[in-house]
Amino acid sequence: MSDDGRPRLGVGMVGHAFMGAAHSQAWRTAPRFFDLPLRTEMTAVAGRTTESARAAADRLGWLGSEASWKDLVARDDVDLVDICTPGDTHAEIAIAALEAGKHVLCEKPLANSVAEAQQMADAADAAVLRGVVAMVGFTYRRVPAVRLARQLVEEGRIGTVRHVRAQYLQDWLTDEESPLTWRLDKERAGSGALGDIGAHVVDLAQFVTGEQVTGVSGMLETFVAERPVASSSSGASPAGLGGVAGQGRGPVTVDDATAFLARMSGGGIAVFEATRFATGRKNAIRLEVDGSLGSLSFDFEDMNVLHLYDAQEPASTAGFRRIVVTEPEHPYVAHWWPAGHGLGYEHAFTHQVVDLVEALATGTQPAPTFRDGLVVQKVLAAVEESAADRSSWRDV
Ligand code: SOE
Repeated sequence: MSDDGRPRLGVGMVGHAFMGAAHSQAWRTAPRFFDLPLRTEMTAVAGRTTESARAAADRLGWLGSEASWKDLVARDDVDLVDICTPGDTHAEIAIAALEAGKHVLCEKPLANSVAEAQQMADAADAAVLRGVVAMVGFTYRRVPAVRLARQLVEEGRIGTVRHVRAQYLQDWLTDEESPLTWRLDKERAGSGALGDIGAHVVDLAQFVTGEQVTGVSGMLETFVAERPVASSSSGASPAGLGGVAGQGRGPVTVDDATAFLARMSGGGIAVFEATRFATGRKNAIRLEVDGSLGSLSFDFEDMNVLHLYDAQEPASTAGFRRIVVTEPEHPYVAHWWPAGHGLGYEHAFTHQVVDLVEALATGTQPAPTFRDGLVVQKVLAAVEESAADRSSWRDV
């Protein structure tokens, strides 16, 4: 127990680049805007060296630092491990943390392969029996407009889902001299646009519709096969995702873009696209769902807005309605600014922390689970298999 009567939750974070900064912001902000049932403490952050971890702790607001994730996981004052590292490390850290009795929040995609994701989901299932929970960070589920879309589908407002169009469009690799950061390295990232951003739209499509992708046929493309090696990895630095070019050149070992067709479990059909080459599109996560009674449309580049078409309205006045999702009646919004003032990218990370802490306090399983992460991983693998032989359908 802490002084104010609320139980304490010691948080340890592994990794402190872009995602580490986003998660730190969330841990700092959540207790200031939401009445959390636990007293969260930003206990320590782990990095690769004593110096980098210490500097990250100072910059991001952590009380302590560790030069190894193993030391972080071993600490008695850490109850939850927040994993913000590249995908090749997720399985080892998450499984060790769960076995040590720590709750886990793990960045997406859950892992770099179905086999790893399976082991993680199994470890999470075993941990639940000991009262320890795991969650994967598909953060965009917690954008208020996306949450509202889910509610409208659940309430039956658009009827039976017939079509899903899901795109994640970025353009930070259009410059052919942009260097080889870890996101372009299969060993570290698992895949390229497919796993990094395609995973988000697979999760969003499944979350909003409440259905699952049951089969896919897809393609992958690498437009720029070779790039300058990076002198520093990507991070929350001014260099941003692109990093800084160093000496020499090396091969790109992941996809730059993917497109795939899919079937949904409710009988509808879906079209997915994920690319880092959509010139002019910065972080356009677009989701359209057409149902028998209406349609929904969302674009993260206008993230406080959801469009709803209600086919039951009189034909003379029916049309897509632009709902500005900034009212206290909307999911999460009442905790922030006066009506109408809008939220940004970082708020969804704060909502993620809030939902996780509330689940921990009530002893319920937070979502998305590692098993949900595994389901997405299976979709990604099926797209890769289908793309590899250029003409096939793969059931998930
Ligand atoms: C880079 O494509 C990236 O940072 C992803 O890794 C994140 O998951 C996404 O939220 C923003 O873009």
